[in-house]
Amino acid sequence: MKISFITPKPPYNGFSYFKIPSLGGLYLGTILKNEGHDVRVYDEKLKLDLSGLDDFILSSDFVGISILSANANRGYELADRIRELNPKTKILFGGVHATALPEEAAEHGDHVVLGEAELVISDIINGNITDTIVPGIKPNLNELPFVDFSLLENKEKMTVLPISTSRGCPYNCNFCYSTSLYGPKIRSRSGDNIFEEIKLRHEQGYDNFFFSDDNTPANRDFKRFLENIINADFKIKWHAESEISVAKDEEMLRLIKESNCGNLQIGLESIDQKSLDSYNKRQNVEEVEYYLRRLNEYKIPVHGMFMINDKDNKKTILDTVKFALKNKLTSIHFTILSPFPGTGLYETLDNAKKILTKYWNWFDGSHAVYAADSRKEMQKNLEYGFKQFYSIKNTLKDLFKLDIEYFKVKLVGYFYSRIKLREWRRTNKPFLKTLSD
Ligand code: B12
Ligand code: SF4
Repeated sequence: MKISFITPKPPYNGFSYFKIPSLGGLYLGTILKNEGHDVRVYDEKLKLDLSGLDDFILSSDFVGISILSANANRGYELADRIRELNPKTKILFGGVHATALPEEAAEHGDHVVLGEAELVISDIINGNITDTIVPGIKPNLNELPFVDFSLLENKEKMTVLPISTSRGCPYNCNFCYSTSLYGPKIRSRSGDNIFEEIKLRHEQGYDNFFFSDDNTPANRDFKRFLENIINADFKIKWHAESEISVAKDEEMLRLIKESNCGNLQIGLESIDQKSLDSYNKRQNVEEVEYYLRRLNEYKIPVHGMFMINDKDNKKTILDTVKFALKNKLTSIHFTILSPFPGTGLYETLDNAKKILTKYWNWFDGSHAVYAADSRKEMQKNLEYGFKQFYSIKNTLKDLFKLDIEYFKVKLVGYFYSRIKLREWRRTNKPFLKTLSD
């Protein structure tokens, strides 16, 4: 059978500097290709525009669409158009947004899978499962095939290769969908299994990797993987998302450094203890500073991710930037707290009637969609935070101190943030208008 998987592009992608394809469709496509189907995988983030669709998609027996909240509308639009042009095509939906709101997705498709789909996808395609809403099944990650990137259109546009090494996170922050999607525990691939994949990718010519996980070092066998990398006769660079308490473990820090980590992307969220507590983020600001010092001692680059909420103001944002500079974060990123469907935060704000719109395009962390009185300020604070950190003054300071790596990141960040913010304002006029209504 002919099968297409599509990851639609979100209307605005703050991460487009790195072209990283989503892995959901690739995993499912690989399984179906191994069973003899003719499969193609499309990710609009890789400089693809599927508005015109293509012959392969339009003649597919099944089209699978992966959706987060921000690209859900685009996914529905593509699905409706495919159905109109070829009513015989069956449409499948999956991904975090479809899992949180399956009835909504089902209006545009024939099947919606809740959660992980590797163990049910073949039965849907073969007609053994006919239900509209299909519960997923958690697979043993060591038994999954390595993703076949040859299925991916425009694969040469990838700037870094994604690898999924675990699913889930042992924490339960109320703004995060990880626990609802993958369950309250982390499931991990073994260190040897991850290393086998890295070896294969290296042979295929890749040496720059992003571990597409919630919290990569939380994998108990991750150290074994790092040891394998250190002892290997080839070198790679890797990047991952992590929780700050990774710095508790001295041996882990040493292994991370020696295995050539490009950066750890750490959700620091806020330097206000009350905000952290309200997120159920089990983190203490003083402890965070201590951990950041440890990461600095090991010279591990840290990308700090902060969220702006309705309690923030210019001063708290400036304090956050000062905190980032003082603790030598290599780079930082601000988003606006976003109540994603399926999370505890969504439920709380929805019950309190504080969510002002359910136009999903704006659920991406760059639009303030809750707390009417503070929306304008949150939006201003987002720009302010980026401009304060990536300022000419801070860039030159790094240059004069001969912190060349920091200088390079700030210089790129200076131009990139201004270009992105301008592009955001240009493409978001209808949203900006709602702020003054
Ligand atoms: C790694 C990651 C990233 C990476 C890489 C993203 C990428 N291109 O792959 C980076 C750091 C770049 C990133 C960026 C962002 N991310 Co992110 N990310 C993740 C993370 C931690 C893992 C995703 C992953 O690769 N999982 C492994 C794959 C194999 O699993 P999967 O995609 O879920 O697929 C399985 C099922 O969902 C299902 N499935 C998926 N597609 C399909 C399709 C069909 C047809 C079927 C049947 C089934 C199916 O089957 C798959 C296999 O089991 C998730 C958290 C999470 N737990 O999902 C957040 C998460 C997806 N990200 C999130 C967000 C908000 C973002 C950003 C908007 C953040 C921002 N403010 O900029 C951007 C948007 C980027 C973009 N346009 O894609 C949210 C999404 C919430 C929502 N409802 O929208 C999540 C859930 C985290 C959270 N806060 O709760 N992210
Ligand atoms: S630590 Fe990170 S991945 Fe884990 S639940 Fe909290 S926000 Fe989600």
